[in-house]
Amino acid sequence: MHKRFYLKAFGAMALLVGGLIAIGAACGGDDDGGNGNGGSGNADLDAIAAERGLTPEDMKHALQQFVPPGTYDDYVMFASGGHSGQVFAIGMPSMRILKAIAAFTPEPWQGYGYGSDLGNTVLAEGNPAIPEGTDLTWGDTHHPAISETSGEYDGRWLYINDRANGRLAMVDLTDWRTKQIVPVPNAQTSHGGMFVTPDSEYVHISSKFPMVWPAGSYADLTEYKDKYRGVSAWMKIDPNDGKINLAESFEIELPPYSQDLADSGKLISDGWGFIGSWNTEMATGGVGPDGAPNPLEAGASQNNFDFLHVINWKKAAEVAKTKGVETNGVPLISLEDAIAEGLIYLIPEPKSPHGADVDPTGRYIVVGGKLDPHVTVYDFTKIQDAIANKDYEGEDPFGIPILTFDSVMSGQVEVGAGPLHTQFDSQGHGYTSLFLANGIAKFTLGEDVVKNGEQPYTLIETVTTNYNIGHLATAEGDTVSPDDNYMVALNKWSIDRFAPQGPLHPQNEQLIDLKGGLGPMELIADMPMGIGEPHYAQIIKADKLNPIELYEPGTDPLTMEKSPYAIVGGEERIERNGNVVEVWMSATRSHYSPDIIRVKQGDTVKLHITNIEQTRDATHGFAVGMYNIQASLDAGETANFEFVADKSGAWNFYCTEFCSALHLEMAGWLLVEP
Ligand code: RUQ
Ligand code: CUA
Repeated sequence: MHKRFYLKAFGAMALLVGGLIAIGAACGGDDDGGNGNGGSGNADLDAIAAERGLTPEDMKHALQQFVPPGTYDDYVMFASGGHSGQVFAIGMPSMRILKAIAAFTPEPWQGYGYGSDLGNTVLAEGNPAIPEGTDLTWGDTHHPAISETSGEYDGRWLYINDRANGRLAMVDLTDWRTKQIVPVPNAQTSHGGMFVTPDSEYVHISSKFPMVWPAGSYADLTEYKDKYRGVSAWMKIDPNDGKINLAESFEIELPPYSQDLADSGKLISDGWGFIGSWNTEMATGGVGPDGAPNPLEAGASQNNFDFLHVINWKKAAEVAKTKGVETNGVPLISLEDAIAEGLIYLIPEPKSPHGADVDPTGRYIVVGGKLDPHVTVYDFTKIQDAIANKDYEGEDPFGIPILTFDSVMSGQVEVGAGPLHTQFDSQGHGYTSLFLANGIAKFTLGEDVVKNGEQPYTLIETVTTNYNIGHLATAEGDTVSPDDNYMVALNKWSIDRFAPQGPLHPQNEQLIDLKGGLGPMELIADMPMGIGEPHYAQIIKADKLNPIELYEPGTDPLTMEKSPYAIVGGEERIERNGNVVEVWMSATRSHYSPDIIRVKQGDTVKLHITNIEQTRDATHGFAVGMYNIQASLDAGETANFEFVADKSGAWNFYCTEFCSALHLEMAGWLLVEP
C-alpha cells in the first residue's frame, strides 16, 4: 500500500524536481517552480525517492535546504546554548553546526578554561567583585546580540547575557572566541535585556529578578518593595575592539518588577529602549512548609496589566554625566532623577507579557502576553505625543508616569494561545511564536507599513511548530531591513520528532521558508540540538562575517596583538629563576620544542607555547596528563600556561589535535622530580 502511494507520487515528484532543476539551471532561481518538463535524471531521482520513502514534498524541502558539499551557507545563525553556557554557530539553510563557542563555561575541545590564559583569564575576569570570592565556571546564555552599524548587523562582535549571574560576554567574530566577560554591577540576574543600539554605542542588559541594594547587603523578602531594585544597564562598547568600557557605561535604577525582554529603538525611535516586565505585583512566592500557599506564578499573575518601560537612553547618557552616582564602578541614575529628567515612562501591557519587539521601521513595538491570546502593538509616534502632552493615566508606586493605554496602543491582533516573541519581515508583517498553540502566527502591522493590499492588524495565517516554541528568529531579523526568506522556530520540546534517546529529548530548531514574506510559511526541516538549550538566535548574512584565516605569527588572541612571549623557531628555551621554571616552546607538525621539561616538585611552571604554523587549520593541542591542562592552539597563536608542578612523576604531554600523520609522535615529557 505504501509502495503504491509512493509510485504514484513519484510521477508528480519527478515533474516537480525536473522542473526545479530546469529552472535552477536556466536562471539560478531558488524558488519553487510548479510545472516541470521532465528532463534527464528523473529515473534516478525516482529510484532514490522510492528507496528512501520520500514524498514529493520531502524532495522539495530537501532541495530548499540543500547546500552542496564544499559550498557555503548563505547565513549563519548564532544561537544561545542556554545552561550549556555557550553560543552555537549554525549554517543556514543547511542547519549544519559550525562551532560551539565557549562563553561562560569551560569548553574542552578548544581548551577554554583548562589551563591556558585565554579561557582562564576571561573566566576569572568575569567573576563579580561582590560577593567576594565568587568563582564562577558556569552561566546560562539567553539572548545574543550582534553588533550593528546604521541598524544593520555588521558582523564584528556578538554579545550574550548570562541569565543566572547577571553578566555579559563578548565574542570576537574575527576568530569566534570569547574575549571578555563583564559582571554587570548592581545586577544579580539578567534575562531579556540584551540588545545593541543601532550604531553599537551601547549593549543594553537589564536585570531579571531585582536584588537587594546596595549590592552585597541583605534584606528579607518582607522588604522587597523598599530594598530590592532592578537595573537598566547601558554598557559602553569600545568602537575599536568591541570590549565594554565600564567607566563610560551608565545604569538607571528600576522598580523591583521582573524586567523581561527588551529591544532597541531604531530609525524614528533611535535613542530609546523598551523593556517589558511582569510581576509588577512584586510577589515573592511562598509555597511549602515555610510559607502560605502563595506560589510566585499565582502572585505574579494578579494584575491585568504589567508595564512596558520606555527609556530615553540618549538623554540618559547625558544625564548620567552630571547626576550619575558612581556605584560599584558605574555611574548610576536614581529612579527619582530618571523620573524628574523625563528618562523613563511606563505603558500598561496586558496580562503577564513576555516579548517586546520593535519592528524594522522603529515605529511599532509588539508585546506578546503569555496569558492573553493577543499581541498588542504600540505606536512610537503616539508614545511621543503622550509624553509631550503628559497624557498619563496615573503613576506606579514609585512615581513613574504611566502613559494612557488607549492613547499609545495602535492595534491588537488575536494570534492564538501563548504569544511570546515577535520577529518581522520587510513586508509589514509580524511573526509571533505561540507557546501554547504550538505555532507561529503571521499578522499585519499598522497602516503605514502594511503592504500588498492587506488590512492592518489582521491575522494572515499560522504554521504549526513541534513543539513548545520559545523564540523565533528571522534572517537579519533585528535589523532595519530583515531578509524575507528564512525563519527558525526554536522549540523547547521535540517529543516524537527524533529517535528516542531516553527521557531527555533534543531541542528542535525548525527551518521555515517565508517566501519573500509573501507566504505561505512552509516548514522545511527539523534540526535536533542535543548540546544545549538554545533560547534566542540572531541570523546574519554569511558574507557580512569577516573572520581571519590565521593569526599573525605569535598573536595572543586575548589582545589580538603580538604576545610578549611569542617566539620564532630557534628561540625556544628553558630558564630557571629560583623555583620558577619558564619555558618558551614552539609547536609545529609534528613536534614540540623543547619536548622534555625537567622541574622539581613544587616549582611554578610558566609555559609559553607558540604554534609557529602559518597554514590554515594547522591547530595543535597541548595536554598534560594528571594536571587537567588542555588547550587548542591555532596557527599563529601564542598561549600561556602557569601551574605549580605539585605532583611528582614523569608526565606525558601530547598534542590533542590529530594534526598530521605523525600526530601520535607529537608528545613530550614533564619530569617532576620529587
Ligand atoms: S525568553 S526563558 Cu528569551 Cu522567551 Cu528566556
Ligand atoms: Cu599536533 Cu597532533
